[in-house]
Order: sequence, then structure tokens, then C-alpha cells
Amino acid sequence: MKKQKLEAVETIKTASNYLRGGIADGLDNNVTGSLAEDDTQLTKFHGIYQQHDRESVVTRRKQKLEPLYSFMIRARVPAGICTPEQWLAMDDLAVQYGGGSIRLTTRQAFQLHGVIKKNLKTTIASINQSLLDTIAACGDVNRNVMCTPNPHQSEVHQQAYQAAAAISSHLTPQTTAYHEIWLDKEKVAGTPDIEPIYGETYLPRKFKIAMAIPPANDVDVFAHDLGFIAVVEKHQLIGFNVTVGGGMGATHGDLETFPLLAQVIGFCAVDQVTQVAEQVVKIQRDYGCRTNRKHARFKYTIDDRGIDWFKQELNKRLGWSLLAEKPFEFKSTGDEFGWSENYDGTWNLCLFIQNGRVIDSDSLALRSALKQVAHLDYGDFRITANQNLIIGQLTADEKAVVIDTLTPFGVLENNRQSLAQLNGMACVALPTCSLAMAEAERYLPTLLNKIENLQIKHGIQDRAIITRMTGCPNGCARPYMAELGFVGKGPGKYNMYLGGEFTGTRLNRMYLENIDEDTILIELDALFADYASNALDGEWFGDFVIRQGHIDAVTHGSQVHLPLAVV
Ligand code: SRM
Ligand code: SF4
Repeated sequence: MKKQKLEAVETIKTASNYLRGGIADGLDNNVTGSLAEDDTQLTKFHGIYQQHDRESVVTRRKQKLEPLYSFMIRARVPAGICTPEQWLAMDDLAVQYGGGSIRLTTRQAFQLHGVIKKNLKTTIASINQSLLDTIAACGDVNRNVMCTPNPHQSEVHQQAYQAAAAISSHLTPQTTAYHEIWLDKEKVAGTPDIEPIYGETYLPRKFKIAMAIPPANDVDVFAHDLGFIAVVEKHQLIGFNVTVGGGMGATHGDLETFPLLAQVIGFCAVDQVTQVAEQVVKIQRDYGCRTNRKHARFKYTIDDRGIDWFKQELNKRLGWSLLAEKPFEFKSTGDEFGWSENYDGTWNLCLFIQNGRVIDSDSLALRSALKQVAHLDYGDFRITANQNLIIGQLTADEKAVVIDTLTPFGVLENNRQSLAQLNGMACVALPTCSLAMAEAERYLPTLLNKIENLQIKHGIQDRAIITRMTGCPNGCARPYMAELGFVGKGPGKYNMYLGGEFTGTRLNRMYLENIDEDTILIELDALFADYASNALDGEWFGDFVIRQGHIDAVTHGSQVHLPLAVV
């Protein structure tokens, strides 16, 4: 058989001397605001994406100027938990270098946008000073490990959080390149870089891990390469069901690419999770496709070779076998807004952050309000996987002060948005994302207002419908898990998906392709009329559209992009 050509990124990784490449020299080059193309592949492993302002490209070209380059920086925050001090550090950097905006991501991390090249090193160094870092926030490695973001809800939550943090640090790349380039640390002579888990070419593609604690599936565990579902008996965490092979990314018109739901493959004890994670990652390192990046995610490795092959390979490498999976039940994917009490008597406040954007606008000085709370130095700050924020672990006295601090800003009022808004999630998309084909973050709130009006018209405004939008099919807001999904196809045009499951256990399916807002609203008007008249008691919208025959449930991710009529 003819040997297939490796992807260009593979050669870049091999030649990079453990992720150094020419990044350091590129930072010193004042002639351009960009880095060399090969190096922009490597900076991803350091948590940095080169971007440019897509809206000024044509004007600048006419002025014979290069695109307005800047960088997106993603800080790794295992389970989304940080201190008020770390929040203040991110706030400070956002104001100084990031256009006054912090973006909370769908994977519980921070992003800063618009950082120009000359400010990159200072920004990364400051993030490190705050004891956060950006290592492996992007790139072909394991990314930020997600976990239900409330370690104080119960002792089980605390243990699960510790397991997630342990996996995160165990799978962090070992190269000292990051420290040399960004923190000016000298490499100790005679100490070669060793990547015991990844090797010098790292993984074929990005790798993502999430840990869910039923009944909450707020991390969307089945959308991940590797997942752990906590199993609790008699209030004790006894271990985790292990899931493998989930992922969202796809390409329009390429039916070889599709989202897949992870499968449960067995059960492991709490002290075995790190070992399981390491071996799963190593299997993907050795068997993942390195000749076609569109086929390189772990989900395809499993889909191609079969789950039985994978289980055998994993058990062989572990030297022991996973036990049979234990029963579990999820009841939701969203966040519960407002106040909740922890097992130790402290309090949490979950705040709705529309699409994760923390910024001061004319209507809401959100960034300033949160900064004031962080200055109080109470408890902790926790980013949820739905782009919201929990201010956690407050005593009763501190709770009262937080209420007094946030009230004048109207931040608590902001929590009282419609169910449509509270259950919506959009990716960044335009203007920063180079892959966006349509708006998402900037448009979803407007569309949701119109959807809410339709819900009111049909008397179903008290029904939560998980609605997600992305500007392209890569799936950054996990739109294929939504009851109602919109995926950008072109300016103002979206593919519409129906039939995901409220608790995140079923993929949806394309209902209509390339439609504009008018068509979306006409279709939803009819669907909502039917839902209002014919839904069973408590029946979720995603289940209803399937039972009522508006869409067929998918049995394999490859069907997601096939509208009903084609099947
Ligand atoms: Fe994503 C690429 C933003 C979560 C699947 N994602 C990108 C880039 C970096 C665009 C690029 O490659 O140039 C986006 C930067 C936009 C910007 O301007 O900030 C981007 N992804 C995001 C974030 C910020 C969306 C958000 O609104 O929160 C999320 C950051 C998460 C984090 O903190 O690490 C984000 N991305 C996701 C998720 C959701 C998840 O992981 O739970 C997915 C789907 C799950 C998955 O990976 O299968 C996701 N992003 C992708 C893909 C498709 C990967 C694939 O398998 O094909 C790309 C494109 C790529 O990798 O080539 C991508
Ligand atoms: Fe960009 Fe597409 Fe991800 Fe949205 S889904 S942030 S448009 S890559």
C-alpha cells in the first residue's frame, strides 16, 4: 500500500525542537505584527492563536497595510476554578491589552482577544505570575480538563475536582520551551526535553477530557474524547464510568466528518483515573491518523477500529480490565442560576454571563461589577462549561456584601432573563475567529429574543429549550448536542438542527439547510404551535420533535448532517 503523506503540521512539530520553532525570534521581529506561519502552529501549544481583524482586511489592503494582526490567549483553568486574585489579574490584563474584555469559554477557561505581538510576552508572564498558565490550552495535546465546577457542593464534588486537577497536571506537556520563550528562563545545559506521554510529535490532534457528576451533565461529557462519570454509593465516590470517542467538529459538505457521541466502556476506581487517562491518550498518540487532520480526532480512531478493539487495547496497556459500567442518570446540562448552599454551609452565586463575554457595555457594567466582587477577596470564582460564572464558597456575611456590591450594577437583575436566553450558548465567531462563516455570539441574543416572542405567542415560555449557535461547523458551543442548534453556513445563513436531548445524551440532526432568520422563525412558529398543543406532560422539546415525527433520532453521528428527507 502506498505510504500516505504526513500532514504538514506533523513535520512542523517534529522540527520544532519540542515546540520552540522560531517563536522567540519572531517575537523580536518588529517589521510585522504577525509570526511566521509555521510558528503560529506551535504557539497554539502555548495557548496562543494568531488572528486578525476580519472586518478591516479590505480597507487595510487598499491602504497597502498588512491585516491588523493580534493574538488570542487562552489560559488553562482546570475545572474552571480560580481565586479572586487570579480573576483580578485577568481583568487587569484585559483592560491593559485585551480591549477591556474577558471571554469565558465553553471549556471553563479564560480567553483574551486582541493582544498585539509586542504585548504578548508581558501578558503571558503576568498570567503566570498569577499562578495560572496557558500551556496546552490549545494545540495537539490534552486541553483544559473540565469538571462540574463546584467542589464544595459535596465531598464527592471535592474528590472529583481533585481527580480532574490530577489528570490535568499529569497530562501537561513537559517541554521547557514555554518557560524559555515566555518567562525568559534559561534552559539548563545538558537536560534534554522528554515528553514521556506525548513524544516529540505530540498527539495527532487536540484531545479533551471532562468529568461529570450526575445528575448534572453540565460539562457535556459525551461530547469529549475521554470522559469520567462519577459513581456515588452511600454518599461516597466509588469511582467513575469511563466514556471515550466523543467530539463535535465537522466540515460543511464533507460527509466523512461528523460529530460523535462518546460511548461508556466500563468503570474504574478513583485512584485509577490518571492511569486510564494516560493510557487512552497514548493509544490515540500511537493509532490516531497523522495523514489527514480532518480524520485525526480520537473519535475517528475509535469509529474506524471499533469499540471492542479499543477496550482490548486499553485493558492490555493497563494490565488490568475496566469493570462493567455502573448505572447513572443525568437530569440536566445547563447551570442553575442564583444562590445555592454547599455541604459546608457556604454559599454560591451562579451568574448568567451572556455567551461568556465579560465586558462593560452601556446597559451593564459587568466587568467592573465582577472586579469589585473580586476585590472583596471572598471565596473563589468558577467558570462553568456553559460560559457562566459562579462566585463560590461565601459565608452568610460575605453573601450579604456580594449582594450589596452587585445590586447597584444590575448584575443580579441580569440573572432574571428569559429561559430562552438563559439556555442559549454561542461560540465567539466574528469578528475574531478566522473560521467563522456567520455571526454567533453577536447575533444569538437577538434571535433568542425573537424565539422567546414565539414561545410567548404559544404559551410555552416556561419551557427551557437548550439552544446553541456556532459560526461554523467546528462545534465550539457543542451545537450538535442542543435541542435546537444553529450552525453558520454563510453571512446570515444557518443550518438548523433538531432533536438533541435535554440532558446531553443524544445528538441532534439537520432539519433545514442554509436558512435565514425569516425561515427560522416561520419554522419555529409551526413547531412551537405543535409543541404547545401536543407535548406530553414535561416532555422536552428535543424529545417531542422526534416522537412527533418532525425529525428522526440519529443512531450514529454520520447521520447528523443528513436531513430527514435524504435518509
Ligand atoms: Fe473551538 C477552533 C473557540 C471550544 C471545536 N475554537 C477554534 C478557534 C481556536 C479557531 C481557530 O482554530 O482559529 C476558535 C477561536 C475563536 C476566538 O476568536 O476566540 C475556537 N472553541 C472556541 C471557544 C472559545 C468557543 C467559546 O465560545 O467558548 C472554546 C474554547 C474552549 C477552551 O477553553 O479550550 C471552544 N471548540 C470548542 C469545543 C467545545 C468543547 O470542547 O467542549 C469544540 C467541540 C468539541 C470538539 O473539540 O470536538 C471545539 N474548535 C473546535 C474545532 C473543531 C475540531 C475538530 O474536531 O474538527 C476547531 C477547528 C480546528 O481545530 O481545526 C476549533
Ligand atoms: Fe470559530 Fe467555528 Fe469555533 Fe465558532 S465554531 S469559534 S466560528 S471555529
